[in-house]
Amino acid sequence: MPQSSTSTSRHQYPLKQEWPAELVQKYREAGYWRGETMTGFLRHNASEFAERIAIAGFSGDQWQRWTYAQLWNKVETAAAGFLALGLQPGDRVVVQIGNMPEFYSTVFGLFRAGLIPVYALPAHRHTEIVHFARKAEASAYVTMQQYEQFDYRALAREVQAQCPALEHVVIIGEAQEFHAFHGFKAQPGLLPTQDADPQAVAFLQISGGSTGLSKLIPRTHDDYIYSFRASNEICNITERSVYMVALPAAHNFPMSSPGAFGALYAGAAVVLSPNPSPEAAFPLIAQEQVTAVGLVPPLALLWAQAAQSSAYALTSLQVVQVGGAKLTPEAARRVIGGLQCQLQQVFGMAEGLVNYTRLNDSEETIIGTQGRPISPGDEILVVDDHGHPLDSGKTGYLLTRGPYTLRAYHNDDAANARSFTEDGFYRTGDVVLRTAEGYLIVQGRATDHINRAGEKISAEEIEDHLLAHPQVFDATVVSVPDEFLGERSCAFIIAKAGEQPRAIELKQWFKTRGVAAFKIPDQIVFVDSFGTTAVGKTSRKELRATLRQNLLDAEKNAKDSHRQ
Ligand code: OOB
Repeated sequence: MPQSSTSTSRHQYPLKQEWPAELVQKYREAGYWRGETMTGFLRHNASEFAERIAIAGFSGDQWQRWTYAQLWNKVETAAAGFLALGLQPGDRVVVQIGNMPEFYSTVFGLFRAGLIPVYALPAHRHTEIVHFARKAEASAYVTMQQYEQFDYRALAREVQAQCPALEHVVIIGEAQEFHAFHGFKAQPGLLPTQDADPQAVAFLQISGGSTGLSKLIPRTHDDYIYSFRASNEICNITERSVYMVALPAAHNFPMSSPGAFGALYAGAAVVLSPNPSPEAAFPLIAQEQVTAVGLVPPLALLWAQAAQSSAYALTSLQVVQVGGAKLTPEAARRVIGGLQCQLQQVFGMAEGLVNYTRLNDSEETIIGTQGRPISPGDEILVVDDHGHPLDSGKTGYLLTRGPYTLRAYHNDDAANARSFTEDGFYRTGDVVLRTAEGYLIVQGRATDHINRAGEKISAEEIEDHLLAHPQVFDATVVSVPDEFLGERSCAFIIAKAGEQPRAIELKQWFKTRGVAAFKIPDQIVFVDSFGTTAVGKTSRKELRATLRQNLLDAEKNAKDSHRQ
């Protein structure tokens, strides 16, 4: 379904998502959509909770604590600064900022100015940033001087060279030839007098991307606010909560499930850990008395282990949420035992639908399921290969639609034709079993991506990079179960005749291609052919399945013969 436009600014504006009129009415009548905006709720909280801490985190090497009133001031200054550059309402702005307080003054500043953030992760490099900028037709890019030892100004130069439409670059820190975020001046006269249309798209989130590069996910004020307001209730986030962002702030999980946005909506404090390691996070948990945090399974296990010998008391922690990838029952028990607090499983997606185990669920449910949907308005279908709905207790493909699940990707007809049914259900690509009580147990997925510690990697995208290497004849990338990461990536490579590429060179190749480091194959296997069993396979999907199985069989044989 295409987005419609109702106004005449230089881009289609406002961007809309097309829910049919009867669903719009239903979602409003049910009280899911209340006509709130991102700017509206923060302005309200800035007067309601003016002196309370909104955000604490490192800006450079300085620990900062901003009250709600201070945050709002910084938001208004940022908004004026963006508009003073000449940006116009509806313009898209790529935001690549790490876990620092300025992430929030930037994105709320953009909302306040009527601009549309496009969220990139700090790990992304020029290939991804250029893709987001082009796909979103962005006219500005906000990033940092440096983060985790990487120079983002150098990245900005590469990106701007390839993407001249990206007129403005704003830097947090020392700006050199770019605009300095900290040089923005308050100019109340520049700010819009009206808040956005609550049904308009507030920002573009990025998809995990199962085929090729990430797609852009339009989320509206009404739909997104509903998802974190309802999450607050389920996760018991109140003005007394202290929520830690340990995963990248731009990811949907720590943003809205209930995430930093949920916490800010509730009047709670948000604490930013610069990275998710126990060394960085534990002292901050003790210092700021953090009550809730969201982690991916490998990190939750690492934290559970590190907590045993940590000098820091983690007693303030009430709830540890784990999601982004499957948490097995055994791992769930280890997390509860190690962190001595309540576990909540979270099965969500940037496209919308989020499932939680409830805090008062039985231990069996918390350990053994990935929860149930946020909303009575979430429609869930589990279907077979032919698209026929299955009864509970049967395993099938998960389809969903509801008051906070997208109806179309941004500017991507091909993906939209694949990803939605005629009546607007989103094909999640996940394979699940639904219990009689409506809880979902994730069993696997239908699409070929690698879920590497919660980071989603498209096999096809990695194969494309490998095929571009001058010594590579053919490449197939598969996911392989991994004890620590959940899944790792393995690339099978057929070299061109007479060529002998080395694994290290191929890994290096990804750096020169400018892609996020988490996409570099963990394992590279050189083969002469994709094997006789693979001959006649009609699709890449079947080929990947065969190669994965061959590798697992070979690993098993090696282990068995080692034991004998
Ligand atoms: C979250 O969002 P994305 O967009 O990075 O990834 C979504 C996909 C899901 O379709 C599923 O394949 C997988 O990640 N996933 C899980 C899971 N949570 C996500 N698979 C098994 N068990 C889980 N608990 O990952 C995300 C967004 C919001 C909240 C939490 C996670």
